[in-house]
Amino acid sequence: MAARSTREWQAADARHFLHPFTDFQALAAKGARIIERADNIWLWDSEGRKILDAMSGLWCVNVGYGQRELIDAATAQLERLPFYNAFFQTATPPAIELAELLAELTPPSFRHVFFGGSGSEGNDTVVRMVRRYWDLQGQPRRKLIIGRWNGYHGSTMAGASLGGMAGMHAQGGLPIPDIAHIEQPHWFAHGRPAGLSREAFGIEAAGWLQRKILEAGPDRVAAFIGEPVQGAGGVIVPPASYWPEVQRICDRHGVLLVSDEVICGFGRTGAWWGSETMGFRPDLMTFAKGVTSGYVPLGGVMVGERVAKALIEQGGEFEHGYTYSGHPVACAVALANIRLIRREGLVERVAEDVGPYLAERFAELAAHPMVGEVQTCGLMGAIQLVKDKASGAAFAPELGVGMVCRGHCFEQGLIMRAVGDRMIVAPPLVITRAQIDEMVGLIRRCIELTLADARARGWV
Ligand code: PXG
Repeated sequence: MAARSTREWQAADARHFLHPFTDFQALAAKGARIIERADNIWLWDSEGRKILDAMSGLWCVNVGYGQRELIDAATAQLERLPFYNAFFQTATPPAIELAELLAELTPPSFRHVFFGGSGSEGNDTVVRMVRRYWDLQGQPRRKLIIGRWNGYHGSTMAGASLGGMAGMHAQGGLPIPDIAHIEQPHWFAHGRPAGLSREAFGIEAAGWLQRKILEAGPDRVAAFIGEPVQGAGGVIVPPASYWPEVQRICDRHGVLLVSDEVICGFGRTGAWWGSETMGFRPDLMTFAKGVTSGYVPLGGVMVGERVAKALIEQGGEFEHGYTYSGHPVACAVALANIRLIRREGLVERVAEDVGPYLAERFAELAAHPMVGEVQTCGLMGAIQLVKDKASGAAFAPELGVGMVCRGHCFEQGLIMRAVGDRMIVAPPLVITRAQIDEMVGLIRRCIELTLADARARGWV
C-alpha cells in the first residue's frame, strides 16, 4: 500500500468511506484515527504512536496480534484452496475439521454447527432456525423470541431486532415482527435497589422473563436470547442467581434458550463458553469474533441436540445459508487459533491467573471518588463513573463524561470503550500481569484527568 500522510488518509477516508455507527460529519471534521499495524496487545497509528489495545480490536483479537501460526494457516489455505462453498452437497476439509473441533469444545449436547460470516449472520440463522424448529414440532404459533433491552445481537434486521438498542430500533422500522424485550439484569442501573441483595435482584430480573412469557402466552413463545455477560451494553455481569433461574423458567415453558457467545465465547470469561461460567445449558449458541481472533471473518451457531435432531430427522431442506458458510480460509485460521488457545492454556490462564488479577486491580479502582462500581468477569471489566459516590447518582447524560474520559484514554495511548459513563475493557487473553498493571495505571490516570475536568467545569 502506498504510504500517505495521516492528513491524506483522513481526507480520502472522509470523501469515500461510510463508517459503521458513525456521525459522518463529526468524523470528517475531526479526521479518522488511522491504525497501521499491530503486535501482541499494541497498535501503532499513522503518526507512529503506540497504543495499548484494551478492547482486543472489537472484543475479538483473543490471541493478540501478530500470531505467526494464524498467518501461516491463512496463507497455506489461500494457496491450496482459497474458496469453495458448502452448498449442493459439497464441503472442504478445513470446514469439516472445524465442525469436528467445535463439537469437541462445546458441552456434549452440541454436535452440530451452522457456519456464517459474522455474529449478526449467526443471529439471523438463530431466528430462522428457531422458527423452523417450532414449525417442525407442529407448533407454528410459537414465533415470539424474547431478548433484552440494552442487549446487543448485531446489526442486520434480525440481529438489531433481537438486540435492545433503542437508537437502532428507531432507524429502519425495527424490530421485525414477533420479537419482544424484557429489562436487563443491571443492578446498578436499577438504582441498586435498597433492601434487595444482588442475588435476590437476579431472581427478580429472571422473573421478568416469566412474566413476559405468561403475558404473551407460553404457546406463542419460541425462544429467549441473551449474552451471558452483556458486552456492548457495558460489560454488565448479572448476579450468579440470574441465569440458572432463567434456565428453570425456559424449561418450565418449553422455551428454547439461546446464548449469544459472540463476545463471551472462546475463553473471554475464563471458560470456553460464557454459559458455562454463568451456569446454564443453552439449546443454541451464537459465536463469531474469538473463533478466529478476528484475523478473518467467521461466525455461526452451535446447534444442540434438541434442535439438530428435528432439523436433521424431520426437516428436509433447511432453506438458509450464506456464500461464505464454512469459508475454507476462515475455518483454517479458526483451527490454528483454537489449537493455539489450547496449547497455550489461555482459557485456564484467564480463569486462574490474569482474570483474578484483573479483578484484584479493578477492585482498587473501586475506591476512587468518581467510581460508583466496578465489575469484572474473566478478562472483561467495567468501571461506572458517577457524580456522587455515596448515592450512586449519575452525571447528566448530555455532559458526555464517558466520552471525556475516552478522549483522555486516546491521548494517553489507551483504547478503552465508553458506554455512556461506563468505561469498559476486554484485553487480549495473552495480556500479562505486568501489562495489566500498565493498563490499570493508564486507566487511573485517565479517570483522574476526567475528574479534574469535571471539577473545572463545575460538574461535581
Ligand atoms: N452478538 C454480540 C453479543 C455482539 O457483541 C454481535 C452479535 C454481532 O456480531 P457482528 O460480527 O455481526 O458484528 C456482536 C458484535 C461495541 C461493538 O461497540 C460490539 C459489537 C460489534 C460492534 C461494536 O461494543 N459486537
